[in-house]
Amino acid sequence: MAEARRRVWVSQPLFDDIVERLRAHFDVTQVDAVTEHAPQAIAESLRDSAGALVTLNERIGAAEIAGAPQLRAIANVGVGYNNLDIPALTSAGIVATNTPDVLTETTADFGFALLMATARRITESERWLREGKWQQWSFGTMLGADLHGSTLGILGMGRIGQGIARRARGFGMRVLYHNRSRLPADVELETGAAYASFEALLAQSDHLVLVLPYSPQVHHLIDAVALAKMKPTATLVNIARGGIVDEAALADALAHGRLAAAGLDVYEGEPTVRPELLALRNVVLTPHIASGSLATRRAMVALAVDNLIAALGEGPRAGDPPTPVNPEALVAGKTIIAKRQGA
Ligand code: 8YV
Repeated sequence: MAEARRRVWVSQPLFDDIVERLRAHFDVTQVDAVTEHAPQAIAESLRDSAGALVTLNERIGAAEIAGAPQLRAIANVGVGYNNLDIPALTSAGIVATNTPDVLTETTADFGFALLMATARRITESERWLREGKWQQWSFGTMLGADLHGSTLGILGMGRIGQGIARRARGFGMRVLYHNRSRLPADVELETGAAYASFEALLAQSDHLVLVLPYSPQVHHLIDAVALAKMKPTATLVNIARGGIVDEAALADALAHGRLAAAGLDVYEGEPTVRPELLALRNVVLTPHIASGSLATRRAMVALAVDNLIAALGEGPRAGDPPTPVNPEALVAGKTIIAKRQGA
């Protein structure tokens, strides 16, 4: 008698033609409308699953996997994976994967777009024009800050941070960065970025872009104290994760002229945006779309599907997913696959 096919859960509508590839190997249960899953509903969906394809909206930790003994792999569609409790997954022998590289350039493009929109007051001036406030051309309308000739600070110098540094070079900016570890000299040379301490980065940046991964250690790293160290003429752009910035302190600094402007793509309580931010004219707000070009979103889903198939021991890369987050869990996974195959 044929062995029952293993079940895989797909938590959101993604690209059907790409998700389809999972069906060659598994029974796929795909959610067909954008859904905010309660923790209990996630646990229920994982209960009989061998794998799951999820997005940043699904928070998965010890409680959600406790009743899912067959669960072996979770493929996150995104490079950031702070929605997953990696130590809990690893100790349960569950491989987690993410989608680095495929979104680097698109996200760096967007970081730069948000920086330009913020510095040159693009959305603020468009709103003003649409509201019929442009009655007469005036020399002093919507004066902004230059990018060329200014100092760009990049906090978090991974792949996306480096992509932003390369773009900044083309714009004639001086680039400083701060990172957990200093980059090799050849990368500093190629990106044209100079290492600075966190304090120097805050003090010297005319524009500061946040691109570091979220972890509890960096929660509210940019708080009232950090903001007070920035130039009052500076702009701040966040394309990383909302929790890195203390939004109440940011809104206060923006409202009282202690910071010129901010561009935010991510929020502490997204999709809810703090009313104080919504009320400010000097903040550009976008709905977490930095990786959102069609081609890149498709590439992210394709990589997540490849990861899931391989992590569950199927396809041409069986047992060797392209981008695992916790490869140590693969060893446990392989043992389990071998046992299932009667080896
Ligand atoms: C995604 C992101 O839209 O990759 C990330 O870390 O924040 C975004 O690119 C998101 O993760 C989708 O799940």
